[in-house]
Amino acid sequence: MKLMEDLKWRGLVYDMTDPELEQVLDAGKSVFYLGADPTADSLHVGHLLAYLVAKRLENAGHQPILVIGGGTGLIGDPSFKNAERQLLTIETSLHNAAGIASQVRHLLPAATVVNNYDWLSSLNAIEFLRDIGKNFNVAYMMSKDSVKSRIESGISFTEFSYQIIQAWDFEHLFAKHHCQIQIGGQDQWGNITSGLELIRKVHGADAKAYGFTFPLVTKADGTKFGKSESGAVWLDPLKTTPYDFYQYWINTADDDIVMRLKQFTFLPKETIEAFGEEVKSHPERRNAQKALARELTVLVHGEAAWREAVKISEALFQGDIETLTADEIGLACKDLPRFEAECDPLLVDVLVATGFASSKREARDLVSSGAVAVNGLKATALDAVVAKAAAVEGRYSIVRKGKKKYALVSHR
Ligand code: 383
Repeated sequence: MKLMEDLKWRGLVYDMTDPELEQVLDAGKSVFYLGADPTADSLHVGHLLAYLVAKRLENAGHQPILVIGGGTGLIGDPSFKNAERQLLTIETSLHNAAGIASQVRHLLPAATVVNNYDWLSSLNAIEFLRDIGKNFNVAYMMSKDSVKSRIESGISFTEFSYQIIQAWDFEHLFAKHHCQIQIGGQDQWGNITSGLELIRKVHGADAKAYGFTFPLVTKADGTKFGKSESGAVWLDPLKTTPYDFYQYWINTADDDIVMRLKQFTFLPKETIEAFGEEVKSHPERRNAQKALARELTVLVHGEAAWREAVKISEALFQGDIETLTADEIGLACKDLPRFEAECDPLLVDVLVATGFASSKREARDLVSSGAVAVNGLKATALDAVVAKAAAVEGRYSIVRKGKKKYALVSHR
């Protein structure tokens, strides 16, 4: 399948500045760029789609330049933001830029990675106003959605000027690296077209440059994509564990899964369509979700992390968490009721403290009826304790009520 046809089939085309770009994209061989601002020291799954689109262009023969916005991050992009941003310090911007640079290098190892701080930081006020500012009409700048929507509520001159700075990046890359295409999410349309405006002013109306945007990722139930109960889903394993990352994708709704496979994987059309059928006939298998979670966890965290995530998930599902190592239990049981034990607590006390029983009496009834197991072994004695000596690596004991209700006892 040709690149354009594939991008359309995957629902990745939101807008293009020129219909001619279809042929340019299908021909391969162009230089294109994608930028990200270092608002945090890690990318999150919302950014991932953009880098996967870049990878699709790269796979079709185009050459990617990935811009890390160490400079633009100091200004603050008003696009799709309803309030002024807090300014980042130079230290934070450059620190975050380094974190993001290493992540994008991992995602696209063959790409050229540049930091716009390198050229933006030496621009002085007189050059900025005479050489760049003179090319922009204020009415044009004010017509951008990013600015228009903020005129009433307030926008600083700093954020108002952001589009000119991103425009200058495009012109800089066009002139220095023959970069003719900028890609970005639909929120970037205004900034990308400002760049084209500048390129035409500086290099003449015939200069060939294009913009391409992909749609925002949406969810069928209307909630925000990329957020879990504990906040954003990050690519940095220290911010979001590979297990939680895997879980995020596994939990994709049946209504969204086919779209997500199209957008976020390189699986071919036939495979995705077959998963689409399977979701309808056997939704309980969750094979489509498993495939999505596998593709993305392997891409971002590697094969071993994916295997571990699967092992933990299966143990939780089949009810044999007891087979996990203490570290794996720590990951798997993060969201379970937890009991911090001084020594060997009485099982009935644990049942009450974790909310598995509302009273000691109810706890005793549960135990004597055989509904409770400690580390996989049924505990029926009313004076049973959760013994540190029997805990996994002396650290964790798993208390199970019925088939699937777990609590974690963490021994000191
Ligand atoms: C900076 C300098 C450039 C070109 C682009 C930029 C960054 C751009 C921006 N992008 C978003 C970000 O960094 O703010 N001004 O959070 C997001 N992108 C990509 C994609 C997206 C956009 O990084 O739609 C989602 O991920 O374009 O919101 O010369």
